[in-house]
Amino acid sequence: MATARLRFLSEEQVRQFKLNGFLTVEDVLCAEEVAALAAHTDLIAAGKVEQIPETSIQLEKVFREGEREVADQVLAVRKLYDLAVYDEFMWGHATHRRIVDIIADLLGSDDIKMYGDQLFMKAAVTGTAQPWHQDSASWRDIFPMDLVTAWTAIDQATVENGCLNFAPGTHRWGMVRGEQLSWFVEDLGSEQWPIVPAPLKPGSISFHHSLVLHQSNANLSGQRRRGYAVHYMRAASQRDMSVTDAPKMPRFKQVRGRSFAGRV
Ligand SMILES: O=C(O)CCC(=O)C(=O)O
Repeated sequence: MATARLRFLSEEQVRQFKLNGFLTVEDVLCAEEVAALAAHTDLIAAGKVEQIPETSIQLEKVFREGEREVADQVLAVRKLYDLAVYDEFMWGHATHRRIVDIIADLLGSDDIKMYGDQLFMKAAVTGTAQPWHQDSASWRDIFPMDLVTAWTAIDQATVENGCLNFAPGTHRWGMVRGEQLSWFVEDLGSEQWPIVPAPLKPGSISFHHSLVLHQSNANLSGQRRRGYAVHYMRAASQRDMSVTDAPKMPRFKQVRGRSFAGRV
């Protein structure tokens, strides 16, 4: 069988992704691109970008419930989402040629749609943890379950400020359901199932499979850790309409290539 021509990655990088379920790529964005992304992110978090609805801005629980107050709303935000749906600048990032070339290499397809996006702000001191999970546990109406996330570091992501941690190879276990997740999490950190942190410089990106187990710790440091996650899928993916409790998403936007009647 002929292998697809790779656009950006080496065959070894694709092999590593297939083996581990994640891959980090250094310096995908240049310093100017990161600075522009960082500035725009803060404008959105401050509620100053008109086209982004208020519903796309979620505060950390302590601020939402009035337990803590902060003068600058930007530092109270936990997560922003659907940004590339509404905002041209963020859509420009989601469709960035280098990023989409890497996604095409990892999906083995040039027909790509965006499932959604989330910008994790992880403020200094108050930024909360993200527990172990598989993304497809939420996106359970999309088949095949092999979506790929590009997580771009806007700030330096370190072990101290809550970089992503992965359990390599766990995407090959398929969907871990209900109580199975807690059994499995008990074994993480062992020699057989190590936990691998993915610290990143600003502008570097980690790519992960939607079935690989991953998490991030709370940010107890004085440095914030913003990361922009864009989730991509094959345009030929199926949407199982009998699954009624999956997130209600805006229309999936075409990132590259063809769309297919009756598919996502
Ligand atoms: O940025 C984080 O802390 C969590 C990100 C995550 O879970 C994801 O991108 O799937």
